[in-house]
Amino acid sequence: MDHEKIIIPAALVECLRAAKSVAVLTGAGISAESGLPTFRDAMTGLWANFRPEDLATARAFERDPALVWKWYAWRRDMAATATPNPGHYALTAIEKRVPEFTLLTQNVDGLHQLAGSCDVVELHGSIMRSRCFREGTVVGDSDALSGDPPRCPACRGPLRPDVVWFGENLPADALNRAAVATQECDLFISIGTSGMVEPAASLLRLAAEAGAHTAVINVERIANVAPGTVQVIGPSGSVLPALVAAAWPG
Ligand code: BV8
Repeated sequence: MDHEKIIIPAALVECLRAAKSVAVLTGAGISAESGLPTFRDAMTGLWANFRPEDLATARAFERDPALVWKWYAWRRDMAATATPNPGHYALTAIEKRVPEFTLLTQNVDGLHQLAGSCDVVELHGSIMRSRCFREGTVVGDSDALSGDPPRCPACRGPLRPDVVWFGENLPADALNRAAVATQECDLFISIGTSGMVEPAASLLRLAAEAGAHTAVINVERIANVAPGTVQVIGPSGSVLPALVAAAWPG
């Protein structure tokens, strides 16, 4: 969609232009236009019979490490060939324009970093890294190791993706960064997330309760958001460039 045709509410434009501190939370939707399936999409092909919540757990990995590892290898291969889209790049433009910018992502695909975003807070880790299931040590380029799953070079235990599974705590530093940004920002924008997974899903509400202006960018309207939240319905790959163009024309 041509971003010239997107109408951005003036209130959001003014808010962004005047903001001293902006926090953004992204979900799978911002990577959809890079060709990566979201969790709400029907899982295609081999994985049509599984729900992400049934594979993204330590118990599933212990029960069938090969199946879980292959699911992540399939997703890692897709992420490795995906490229950032205009939505990712628009966030790097905002980062350069506002005094204080925090990018919180639920995504594990590494596309924000590839687009040039600095200091991305990975709330749920990254499938581009692996770690020893036993010791937790992060292992570099797991593609260089063979096996389903590959073995830890130190203890020969199985490697797992360096992501946060359901039922696992988020990294303390990421959670803390998210809490500080949510409490201190003037503007909190939730982009491309269904808001189904906690604790990330509560950040928008917490920001509103702390007095921030709040906005949602999504192809569908999100229910039960804080009163006064500006919702812009449209693909983030078009909406975000239009927002940047409206806030900082020329
Ligand atoms: C925790 C990494 C404390 C892995 C992910 C019972 C037992 C245990 C825990 C719980 C429980 N009940 C509830 C919980 C908490 C649980 C939870 O929330 N469960 C849900 C299912 C109810 N959370 C946890 O377990 C978290 N840890 O709470 O620790 C604890 C500890 C022990 C016991 C209790 C509590 C950990 C959660 C992290 C899980 N890991 N990812 C991996 O990727 O495989 S979650 C994963 O799913 C993503 O990271 C993301 O968070 C979520 C998917 O959500 P979205 O990103 O929003 O994607 P989705 O497809 O849903 O939506 C896409 C949106 O984009 C849509 O709205 C669509 O309209 C929009 N869109 C599409 N295209 C576009 C677009 N928008 C704009 N432009 C477009 N072009």
